[in-house]
Amino acid sequence: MSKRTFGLAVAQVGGIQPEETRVEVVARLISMMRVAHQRGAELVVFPELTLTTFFPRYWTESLQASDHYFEREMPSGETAPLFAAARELGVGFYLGYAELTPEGRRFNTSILVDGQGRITGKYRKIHLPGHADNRSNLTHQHLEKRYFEVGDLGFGVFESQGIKIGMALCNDRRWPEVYRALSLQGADLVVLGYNTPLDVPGWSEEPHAKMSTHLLSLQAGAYQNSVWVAAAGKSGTEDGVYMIGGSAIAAPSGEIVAKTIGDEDEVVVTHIDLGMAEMYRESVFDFAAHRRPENYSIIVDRVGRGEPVPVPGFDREA
Ligand code: CDT
Repeated sequence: MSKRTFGLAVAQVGGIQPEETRVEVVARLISMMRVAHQRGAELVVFPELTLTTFFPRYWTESLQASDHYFEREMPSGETAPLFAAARELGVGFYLGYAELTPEGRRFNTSILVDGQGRITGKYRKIHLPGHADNRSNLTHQHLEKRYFEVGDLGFGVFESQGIKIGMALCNDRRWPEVYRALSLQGADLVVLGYNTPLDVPGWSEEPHAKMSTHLLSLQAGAYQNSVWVAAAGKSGTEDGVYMIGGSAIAAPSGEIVAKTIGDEDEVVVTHIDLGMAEMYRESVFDFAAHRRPENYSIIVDRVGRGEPVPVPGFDREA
C-alpha cells in the first residue's frame, strides 16, 4: 500500500451573528488558517455560507433585499486577504459562500483554492433542503429553496495540491449518490461545509441522533467509496439558533480520526494517509470488478419511493 501523507484541517466556525462584518469574519478565518499551518496543515476546510450568518432562516419578500449576503466576485476586496494568506502560508482552502452571478443567478457555492491562492475548483449545491414558501409560524425557517437555484455544475473532481478533491455542501452529505459520483471520478478526498441547526421544525431528531446521523453520513460515504471525507460546520448559537458542531475527518475505513469538541472557532488537523484507501479500492470496493450498474437503473429512473419492481417468477397479482 503506498503511503502519502497530507496535512488536512477542518476549521469549525462558531456562530456568526447578523451584524458581524465580512472583514471580521475573514479575520477569524485567517487566524484559524495560521493555527492550521502551524500544525502542518496543507488544506483548510471551512463551512457552508462561511462569510455570513445562515441567512436562509429569514423570510424575505424580495430576493434583491438580501443581496448583501451574496458575493458578486471571488475574491473581492473583503475576501482577498484569505487568498493572500493562502499564498503567504502555502495553505489551500475550501470555502462556502453565497454566489450572485453577473446574470443575477443565486447559488449556494463552494470553491477550492490551492496554496498559491488560485481557485482550482467550484461547486454549486445540488441538494437544497427546506422550502420556498413563507412559514411565518416557525421560529426559524429553512429557505434554501427560495434563495438558491439548484447547482448547475454537477459533482466535479478537481486536481488541486497534488490530490483529487471532490466537493459537496451540507445536505449533500446525507445522499450516497454524491460520494459515489465523486469516487467514480477518482476522488481521494471529499470536502464539505455545513450548517445544521439542532432544532429543525418538522425534523425533530433528538440531539444525540442529530449528531449521530451527521457523523454516520460522513463515515458511510468515506467507507463505501474508499475516500477521505472532511466536513467543517458552524457551531454554537447564531442569532438564537443553535448549530451543531462535530466538524470531523473520516477515513476510508469509515472511522472518525479527528473531531472538534467545542462550540466555538476550533481547528483540528490530521495528517491523512492517502494510500490507506488503496486496500479498500483493490478489495471489497474494487468498483471495476464488483459493481453491477445494469441493476442500478432505478436509482436514476425513479426519484421518490414507489411500488416494487416486478421480479420474474413472483407475480404480485397472483
Ligand atoms: N444547510 C443544510 O443543508 N442543512 C441541512 C438541514 C436543513 S433541514 C431543513 C442538513 O442536512 O444539515
